[in-house]
Amino acid sequence: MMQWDHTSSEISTQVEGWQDAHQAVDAAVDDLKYLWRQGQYDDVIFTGCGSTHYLAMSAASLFQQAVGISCRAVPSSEILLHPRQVYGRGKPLLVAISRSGATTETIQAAEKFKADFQSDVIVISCYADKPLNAFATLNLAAFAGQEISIAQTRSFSSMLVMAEGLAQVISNTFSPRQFSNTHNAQVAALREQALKYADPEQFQRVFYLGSGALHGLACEAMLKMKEMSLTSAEAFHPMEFRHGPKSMIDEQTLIVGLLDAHTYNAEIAVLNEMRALGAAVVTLSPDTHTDIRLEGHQQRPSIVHYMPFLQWLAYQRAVNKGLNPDAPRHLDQVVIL
Ligand code: F1P
Repeated sequence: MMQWDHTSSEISTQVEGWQDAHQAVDAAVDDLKYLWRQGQYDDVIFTGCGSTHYLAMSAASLFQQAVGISCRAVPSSEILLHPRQVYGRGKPLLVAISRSGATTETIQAAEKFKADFQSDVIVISCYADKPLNAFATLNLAAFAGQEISIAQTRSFSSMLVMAEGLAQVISNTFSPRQFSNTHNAQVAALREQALKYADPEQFQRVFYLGSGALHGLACEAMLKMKEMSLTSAEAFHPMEFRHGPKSMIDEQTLIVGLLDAHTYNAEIAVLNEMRALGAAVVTLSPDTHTDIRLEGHQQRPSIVHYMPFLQWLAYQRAVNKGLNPDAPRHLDQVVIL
């Protein structure tokens, strides 16, 4: 057995996590709607640390787009260090996201939020019995997302499905349509496709471009690349890349474009320009014209379909560098202060 077995099996088996997360949201529809109705919130703050902060960014975009209420995402530490720069005037709802439910900053942020507002907290986690859960008005637990590895993969995807489902429930657009088992084959096929871009000799640095809710996923992909493969990586909004970052492009630069179907033309124009400057470019979207076509999205729409390729890319590059993706340097599963 290879020493880096856990991450690979967690990425491979994530569809089970998506299905379980979808089911958990489905089971909580009435409770969520009741909470939302009685809460009369003026805005929503999404928070987490590391991967779950990036997940909070995507979740805030999805929620604001679906529900129309003002949302923002901040790292948990900002609620502790700069609360007046985070809170608005009205009554907020806090959505605290944490795989472990045990990260000190997120627990303290939830505790502070409750003390400041006596308002509600929704916790999205992979557990229901951890210290963070005690501050929840409502817990959404993605149990099948739990994992042994340090870097979040299956857990991130599962909690993303929950955050997406939460926005859909509150905006009355939640469909009970489940993810199908056929997505497993697509996740496996994306591993092969990622291999083509995972040569550490060919590429020295990686940029991830994504707009709207995909920006948080671009940031998470950047973090995966750093954690697992110790590679310099950055994330930008696609149109921002023209405003300076493109100076970094050379023949050893890989740019990964997470393209949104609605903003496709504006974004592909940026990527074509960067290709002409010498970068290698790989694009992902449900569109047939992209390099990596996210087939699963046609069958059961969700931005979670972007994740497996991004996770495999970091994993395969780590393996190619002789690193163990299960155990990123200097990192623990949870930061306890
Ligand atoms: C958040 C987190 C992870 C990171 C590392 C340390 O944990 O920052 O994103 O990869 O493992 O913890 P959590 O609050 O989501 O459990």
